[in-house]
Amino acid sequence: MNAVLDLTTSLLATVSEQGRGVQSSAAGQQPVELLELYDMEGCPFCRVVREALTDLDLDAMIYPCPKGGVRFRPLVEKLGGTQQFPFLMDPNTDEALYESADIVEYLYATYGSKPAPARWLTRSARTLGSFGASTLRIGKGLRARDSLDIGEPLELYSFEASPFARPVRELLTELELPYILRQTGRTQALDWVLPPMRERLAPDYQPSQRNRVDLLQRTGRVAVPYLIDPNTGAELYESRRIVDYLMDTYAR
Ligand SMILES: N[C@@H](CCC(=O)N[C@@H](CS)C(=O)NCC(=O)O)C(=O)O
Repeated sequence: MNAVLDLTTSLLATVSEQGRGVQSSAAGQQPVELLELYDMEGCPFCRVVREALTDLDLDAMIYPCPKGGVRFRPLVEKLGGTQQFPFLMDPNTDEALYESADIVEYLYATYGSKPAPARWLTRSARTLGSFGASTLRIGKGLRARDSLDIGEPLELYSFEASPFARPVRELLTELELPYILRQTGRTQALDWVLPPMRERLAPDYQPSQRNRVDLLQRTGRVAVPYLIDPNTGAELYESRRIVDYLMDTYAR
């Protein structure tokens, strides 16, 4: 897919989600240990769980389980009994759950500052837009490709609806590369301004969301996505550069 078409379908996929997965508005208690989500980027049911993670400002360890994948799929079958996705493991409570709607309700009940918004509770309406988003991305983030084994998990600063972060997460899924998802959901007006414009209009921008604060301290700027690879020491902004880096480093 060429770059313009890729960004266009990614933007349309964001629109199809009707505003979910952009803001962190229901953050409550943070878990001590990272939640573990076994998922596929292109799966509509997995998407609604990741949208809830952004709304709740929860980081998570993502174990990609694309179709034909061999790294984590067998583990899910061993842990839960079947290969169905999403599958959530919460090491803080020892809860293990299938079913996206049950997972979303569990997350709000356990870690939310308020109940799930009403529009989240209509199960079928919630997944309808998500099916649209998956359709627009035409099979991306669903099937495994041959990749090199990885040592340490990667770290990705991202929020679910970011049209720039989506192609990176799709490739991480296809390459079966586990990563710590660092939420960077929007919590204030200036978070909505695109980074190059914000750097000119508001050079003193001070984010309030914890991972945005962390990014600013670490790199001197805030943009999404941002990838850290502890295996090589690489740290990168810019989705196209990250995609090229992942292909060069891990695709076989
Ligand atoms: N009702 C379930 C449906 C989950 C589901 O059907 N997930 C598909 C992926 S989109 C799946 O696990 N397919 C089996 C597979 O990929 O092996 C939910 O909401 O979580």
